[in-house]
Amino acid sequence: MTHCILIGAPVDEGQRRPGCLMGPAAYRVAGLTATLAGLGHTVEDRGDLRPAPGRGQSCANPAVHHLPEIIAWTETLRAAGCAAMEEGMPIFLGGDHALALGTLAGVAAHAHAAGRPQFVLWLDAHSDFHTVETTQSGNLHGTPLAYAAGRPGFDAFPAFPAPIPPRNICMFGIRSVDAAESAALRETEIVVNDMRVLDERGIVAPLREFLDRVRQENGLLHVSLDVDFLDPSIAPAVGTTVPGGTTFREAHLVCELLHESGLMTSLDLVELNPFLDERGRTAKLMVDLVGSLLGRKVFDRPTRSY
Ligand code: 6HN
Ligand code: MN
Ligand code: MN
Ligand code: MN
Repeated sequence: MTHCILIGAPVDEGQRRPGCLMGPAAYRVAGLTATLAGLGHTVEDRGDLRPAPGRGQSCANPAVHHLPEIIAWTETLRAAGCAAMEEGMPIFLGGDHALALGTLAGVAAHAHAAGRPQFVLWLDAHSDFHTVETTQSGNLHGTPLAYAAGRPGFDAFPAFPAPIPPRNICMFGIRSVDAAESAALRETEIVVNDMRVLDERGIVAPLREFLDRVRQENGLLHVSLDVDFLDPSIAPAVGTTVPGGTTFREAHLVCELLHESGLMTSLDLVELNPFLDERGRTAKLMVDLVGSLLGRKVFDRPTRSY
């Protein structure tokens, strides 16, 4: 039984298509609390956070927009995330992916204080490895992993607490990487399981390799689930659709394996834009996946190795 702490993060300023701010409400309407409670978990919904007012910070890259607002969200989410880690499993209801600047900072601060290594599983079509200096779109939802890995270029932000070793970061579902991200990723030990890898090897073996490492090192595991990890044919409610994403079954399998591992300690649900949805189907699918992440099984067969 897990104590699930729902934290609404209606961040909309990390990209340019309004609507992600409705995400937390959509998850609630789609039955997230009932789904978790039905699996025997306790659920504490802390409502939606509001960021402190922005303070007018600026940067050299003219493309960047809403920098003060995203810095304010980062500070607010860092504090809320670190505190929630003491009490249960925070589930952050986005909001666009810029919220992960704050959630990663919060869980990393907690892990550092607890003396345990932090690991990150990034389920996304995109690598989100731009710095404030390299982003061409200026959309800060494309930057959280660079911040968490301690890349330079985040001078306007609070220093990231205990940067996450790149070898502790693993990506799945990747199929859209900008040139500057690609060049930077090649210099790191981040494990990039792009769709090519999943096509060739399947999703199970590379996921088990990563989870084995988390277990061996007694790590804490933050999972960041971007709606565009999923193929747009099953999850249309996202502003950054990329064809060729994971299928319904692949996504559920990832979630089931994660549950069986018992390793996940925090979760982001990001980039849902309910304004782009079709009768709530994407919100409902995301809630379904959270159900699998927290233990729902079609048939309760004896657990294999995970
Ligand atoms: N996401 N690389 C593109 C950009 O604008 O920097 C896309 C970013 C997508 C962000 O997946 O949360
Ligand atoms: Mn993303
Ligand atoms: Mn803490
Ligand atoms: Mn994405």
